Amino acid sequence: MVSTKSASGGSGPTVSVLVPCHNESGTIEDLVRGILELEMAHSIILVDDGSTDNTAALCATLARNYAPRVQALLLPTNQGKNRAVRHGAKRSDADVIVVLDADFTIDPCDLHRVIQCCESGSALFVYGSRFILPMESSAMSVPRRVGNRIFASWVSQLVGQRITDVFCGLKAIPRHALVSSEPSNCRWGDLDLVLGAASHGLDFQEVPISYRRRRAGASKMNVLRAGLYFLWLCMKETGHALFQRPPGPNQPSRGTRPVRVARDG
Ligand SMILES: Nc1nc2c(ncn2[C@@H]2O[C@H](COP(=O)(O)OP(=O)(O)OP(=O)(O)O)[C@@H](O)[C@H]2O)c(=O)[nH]1
Ligand SMILES: [Mg+2]
Repeated sequence: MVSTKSASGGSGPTVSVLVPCHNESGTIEDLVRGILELEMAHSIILVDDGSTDNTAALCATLARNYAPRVQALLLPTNQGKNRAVRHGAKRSDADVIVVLDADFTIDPCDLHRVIQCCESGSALFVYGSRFILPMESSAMSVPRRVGNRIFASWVSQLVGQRITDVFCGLKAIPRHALVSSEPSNCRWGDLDLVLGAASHGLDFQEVPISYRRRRAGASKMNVLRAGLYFLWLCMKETGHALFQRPPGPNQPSRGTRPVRVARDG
């Protein structure tokens, strides 16, 4: 079990930073060092599942060198980011799980701001949005920007809170909400986190982050396949919302309310 002190060192929630990584040998070391350099106490759980480069060996070395703050969970077979996050969350006893992609497209400084937001309340779902600050050119193709916008407005309707970026690789959720919500078979899990947060009645808080292109390694995402799966999940959820599920006290109502945006530090 690994957890952390609050960022301020006080009695705030404990936080585990969970990094799902698959074939990320080009970035994992710099990312972990970047997180460790933040001026806050925290733990990091690296979850590798069957990388074919030396990511697993690097994770094991990082865990050895930076124990107990860094822990490596090395799973034998590849099951996707969604399962990796769930396995990692079960390893943690922290109050809040922050999921951060290993590809270093997000600056660890943005992680700092997300953790600070988590300390302002216990029933929060805090997530990065790449679409508020200017984005590095070539960080995201035009079709992906368009797809992201469409899914963001659709999911906003589903959860009853305005969300501008569903698929950002930086999200923070109370651990109990993560481990008690049933994952879909999606390899990615971003929608699962958002819908799980809404079904637990969490308040959404958006943190504008800067997003940069990958400097090493390759995307694991087959955009067409993933896009179709996201489409299917959204259609299924819309069907439930329309025909089966009257909104209960913990369920999102239809229509959207504005989300809180953390403007700075
Ligand atoms: N453990 C594990 N991690 C994964 C798996 N697939 C992706 N990841 C990690 O999840 C994060 C996001 O994956 P990416 O391939 O960057 O996908 P993306 O950021 O959604 O899409 P891009 O914008 O194309 O990079 C990275 O840290 C990956 O290493 C997997 O099967 N297992
Ligand atoms: Mg990525």
